[in-house]
Formats: sequence, C-alpha cells, structure tokens
Amino acid sequence: MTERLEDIAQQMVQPGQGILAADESTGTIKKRFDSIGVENSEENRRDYREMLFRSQDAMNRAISGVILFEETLGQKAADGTPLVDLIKSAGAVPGIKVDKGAQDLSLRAGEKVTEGLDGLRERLENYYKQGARFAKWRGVIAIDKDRPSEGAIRANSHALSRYAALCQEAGIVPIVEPEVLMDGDPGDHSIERCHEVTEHVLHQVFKDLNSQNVKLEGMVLKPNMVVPGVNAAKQAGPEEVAAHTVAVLKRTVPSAVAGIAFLSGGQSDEEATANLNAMNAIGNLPWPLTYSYGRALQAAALKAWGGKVENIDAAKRAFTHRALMNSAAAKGAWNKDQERG
Ligand code: 5MM
Repeated sequence: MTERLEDIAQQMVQPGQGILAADESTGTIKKRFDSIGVENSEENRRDYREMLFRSQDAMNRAISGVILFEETLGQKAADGTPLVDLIKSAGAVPGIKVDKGAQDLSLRAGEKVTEGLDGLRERLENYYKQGARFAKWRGVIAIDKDRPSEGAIRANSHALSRYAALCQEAGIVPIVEPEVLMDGDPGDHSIERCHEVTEHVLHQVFKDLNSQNVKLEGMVLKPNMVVPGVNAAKQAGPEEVAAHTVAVLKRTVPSAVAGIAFLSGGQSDEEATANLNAMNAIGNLPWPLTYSYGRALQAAALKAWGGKVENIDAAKRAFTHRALMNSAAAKGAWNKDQERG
C-alpha cells in the first residue's frame, strides 16, 4: 500500500527529531574534504557517510530523515549493506536531492535559478523504487540593497512549486527550500532587510504552491532563519533571530504545512542550535520547528574523522553530541551547559 504523504511528512518532523542534510554534491563534498585534507574519492565519500548513518544513538534519537545525493542512494556500506537500509533500520526516512543546482539567471547579474525540472517525473519514479520517500529542491536567493529582483524570486518560486507538485504525484514528500543567503556578496545586510526579503519570498512561494495544487499537509518547508548577513556590522542574538523568524513565518506559512525544518546556512554549530531553541521556547506555534542542517550537524564530525579509520568512534561521538543538542533545541529544552557533555 502506498504510504500517505501526510504520514511521511509527520514522521519527518516528529517531536525532538530533525533531518540530516548529507546531500552535498560531488563539488561541495570536495570543498568539505579539502578542509580536512582528504581525497574526494567515491570510497571516502562512502566511508564518511557510512560513519554518520551508523551513529546509532544520533540516528535513533535525533534523526528522522536523511537527504542523500544521488550517488549515496545507490551506494553500499563496506560490508555490502545498502546505505538506504542503514537509514531505514534506524527508523529514519531516506530522501533525495533532486535539483540539478543553481545556475546563473539570464539578464540578472548575480542572481541564480535552480534547474532540474526536465525529466524529473521519470527520475522521481526511479528514486521512489530505490527507497526515497522525500525529496529536496533548493532555490538560492541573493540579497543586498537592490537584490533579489522580482524576476529571480518568481523564477525560483515557480520551479519550487512545479517540483513540489511532481513529487507529490510520485508519492514523495517535497522539502521546499527557498534560501535567502546569509553569506552572499557583500553579505552586510541587516536583519531587518533579511526579514523583509524572506517575508516577500515566502509569500510568493506559498502563492505558487497553491497555484500548483500542492497539498500543504504533505510537504515540509526548509527556510533560512531571519539573520543579518555574515559581514553585517550589527549581529543578532538568539532571541532577536527567533522573534524576527517567527514573525515572518506566522505571516506567510499556512498552519496546514506539516512542519518547518531550517537550514543552517553558514551559522556556527552552536548558533544554529541556540537560534532554533529560542524559537521553540516561544511556544504555541502552529507547526513543529526543527532542523535540516548540513554543515551545523556535520562540521564537528568531519573534523574529528579526518579521513582516518581509527577516528571513526570519535567522529560518531561528535556527530551524536551535535544531533542530541539539536534534538533538545527542537523541544526548546537546550541550554549552553549541555554543550559541555
Ligand atoms: C548539504 O549541502 C546541501 C547541498 O549543497 P550543494 O547542492 O550546493 O552541493 C545543501 O543544499 C543543504 O542541504 C542545505 O543548504 C542546508 O545545508 P546547511 O549547511 O546550510 O545547513
């Protein structure tokens, strides 16, 4: 029997759990491996991700879903077990990044549009057969005093909504990820500017999702938090970030949406945890708020691993610690003292 989209979405945002974004494309994982001096080979990518998926405590207690890159979806662990089976046996849902990346938007200097709609219906059918039950598509929105243009917002929002409809048709829950960048160029925008842009983008996204008949109960939104640019003169603490982000979400996201799982976007590990915790501490929100972090869940584990087999246990411990901290934040129950654990 086909699983219901609503049930898969609920599983992905269940209390105290969140999503591990391990869908770095080959180019992005190369950057991560370069930072620890590890060769970007298929075997190293497999070993690193196998380490994450075999971190039992993290996977059982804090990870409800894993976003994979296409290569990982069909990959086997060193002992021959499909990596998808490791994820499933930990009670998590396997997911797949289906976009083909952000390309330059024509006649719009410095802006991008995400591509990958051509042939997506057929690809989704195959991903479903391979075990994927949710997908991810990321639209990238540049921000400064003049950008984003209305053209960039509309192009990305339209692609996100077309993608989401195709996923639901295939029995796959779409993660809809419109990311207003925090580390763009020059990246000195204020939190107020991020608030204004994020609100505008999310209004457009939900208008388009509605036009494409996307069922809100069967999707998960993956937005940026409302934060100042990385180079902004005035940075913001967790309470300020939480107040801005929750205000924007309340104005734009219908309560029928199954849940909201944030990206970390370049925040430090602890910032991403503290900001999520501050939002959940507000309470009485219409949707569960959780994490779908890439860097903020993996940075410590990547460093601890360093490409060496003898470091696997240390890397698992680092990943588990970070995952449990975020699990506490998803319940609004994190505090800085727990970091010492
Ligand atoms: C894990 O990184 C994802 C893939 O990036 P590329 O397509 O550029 O290789 C990325 O989309 C990620 O899923 C989200 O941006 C969230 O990651 P962060 O690190 O921002 O939490």
